[in-house]
Amino acid sequence: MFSQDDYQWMNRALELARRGRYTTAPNPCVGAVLVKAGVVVGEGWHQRAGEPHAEVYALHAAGEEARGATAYVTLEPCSHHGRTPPCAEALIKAGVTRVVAAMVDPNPQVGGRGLRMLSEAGIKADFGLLSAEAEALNPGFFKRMRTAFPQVTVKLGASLDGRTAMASGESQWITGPLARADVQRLRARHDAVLSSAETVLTDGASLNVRWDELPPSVKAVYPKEALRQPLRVVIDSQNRLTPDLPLFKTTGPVLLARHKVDGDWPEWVQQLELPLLDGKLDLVSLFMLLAKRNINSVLVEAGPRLCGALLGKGLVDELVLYQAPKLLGDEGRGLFHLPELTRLFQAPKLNLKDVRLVGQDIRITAKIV
Ligand code: AOF
Ligand code: ZN
Repeated sequence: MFSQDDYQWMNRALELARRGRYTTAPNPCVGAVLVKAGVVVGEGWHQRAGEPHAEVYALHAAGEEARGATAYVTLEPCSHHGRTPPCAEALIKAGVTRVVAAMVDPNPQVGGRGLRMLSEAGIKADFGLLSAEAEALNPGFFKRMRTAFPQVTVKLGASLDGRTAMASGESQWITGPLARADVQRLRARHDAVLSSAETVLTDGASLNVRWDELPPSVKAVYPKEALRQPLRVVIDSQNRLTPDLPLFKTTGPVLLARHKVDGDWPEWVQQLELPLLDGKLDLVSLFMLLAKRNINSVLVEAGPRLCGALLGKGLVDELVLYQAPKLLGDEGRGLFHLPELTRLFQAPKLNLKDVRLVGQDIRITAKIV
């Protein structure tokens, strides 16, 4: 059904979409290419929520040349009046004769209506070209649209023998500087970073993105002026955090998840009251509320207790583990506290997606099955 040219142009649209990776949240990144008689007449990508969609930039660039062109888009053109008017309508008005979408938009406000509007207007509308690549562009947005939960990635640093700290708790620094820069990249790619009061108190963690510390490849596509800080969410069930901690001396919004709100905080520190479940803050409610606040993706940077609790509740999608070429011995601390795990058949299983060297450390990316 799709020609070699179709593949080529959709690959170009995917490439354009990736340029929005650090800036479009809570919107998905989307790329669009308009092609007429084998020549590109317009290109565009979505840059920021509230600003025009990819198709609008491409149509603007093409002007009158859009008439009779084929549009390649990495996501179904929208059909709804959101912050911007529907792209399906704009494509119809411009006289495009064929639209190829990599996938249907799982946003319930769209969900196939964009493609139907196009067909009804006599435009040939195809979808499903390079859909796996398009899916991989926006895992958080798609998960939130389909499940009303954010995509959750747990990041961990450990020794080669899988220890995250000495028995004393000493853990700075196990991994090397390039792995730490890569963690900055991960933070920049997520809408929220989740941690616990324990980690914030003992590590003095600031959990923000420091542009200067990003890897050069990220800086090249993400200018300092465009830097956005992820929402720092800290589980503080016993109200142990105080405004004098390093976390509150760094820029970026904070959300304190507590059982009872209290204290005087600056306006960029919000508090969220959560119910208790077996004496612990209810993490399922937390994630549902984060999704309601348009958080697509959460990066967890925490100790074995919070990581274990999240894993045990089936709330984790992915794991990014950095392993340094060091041995900390069997008295060192493990990565996940899983007291209910007693038999091998119960062990959580993972699918490895990627394994590579980052400096002298190994980076393992794995999906929880
Ligand atoms: C498109 N092209 O480039 C993007 C789309 O609030 P709005 O108006 O920006 O609408 C956001 C929704 O539009 C978003 O949730 C998603 O369903 C779709 N994104 N659609 O046709 C684009 N970024
Ligand atoms: Zn649109």
